Amino acid sequence: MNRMMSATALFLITLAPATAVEMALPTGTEILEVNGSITSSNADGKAIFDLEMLDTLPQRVTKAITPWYTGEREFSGVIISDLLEYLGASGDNVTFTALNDYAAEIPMEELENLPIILATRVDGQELSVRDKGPLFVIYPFDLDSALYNEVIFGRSVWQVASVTVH
Ligand SMILES: Nc1nc2c(c(=O)[nH]1)N[C@H]1C(S)=C(S)[C@@H](COP(=O)(O)O)O[C@H]1N2
Ligand SMILES: [Mo]
Repeated sequence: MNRMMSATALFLITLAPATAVEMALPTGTEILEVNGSITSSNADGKAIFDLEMLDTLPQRVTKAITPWYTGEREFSGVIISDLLEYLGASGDNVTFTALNDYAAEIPMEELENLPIILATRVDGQELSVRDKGPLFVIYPFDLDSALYNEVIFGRSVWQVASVTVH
């Protein structure tokens, strides 16, 4: 490596991880606010998202029977661990708060180990507020049937409006 290249490499190495990503602002309806221990933001230390912004992050389709809908459905949405990584989140727990102020905490370790999604759609249709939208925490019930238990159901927050990393 010549001197020029190593200088460039050093520049990138020192700059990349230290600099917080300056996110664009939503152009559509704001559906999610992420706050707490994050390094990327677009609104005074918080990260606000519209649907289009969430759609650009890594997605998963979870095809499963759940207690909330009849029969097997395809839930699709952003993988929460990827969303948190994108925001430079750090902490032990993440609290999901709903429009009706119901809240549940999910351990960071669980979010890192399981592809839990914030579902934006069911069978390709956007989730309306009357249909437990706009965002619904959906565990990968298709990967492990042991997830069908009351603790996990309690963490399955629907009508999610905000997420706090702590
Ligand atoms: N927004 C919201 N999500 C929620 C709840 C709630 O009251 N509000 N209850 C939780 C609990 S404790 C459980 S067990 C399940 C219950 O879902 P059900 O009322 O449809 O059986 O949803 C979870 N998600
Ligand atoms: Mo519950």
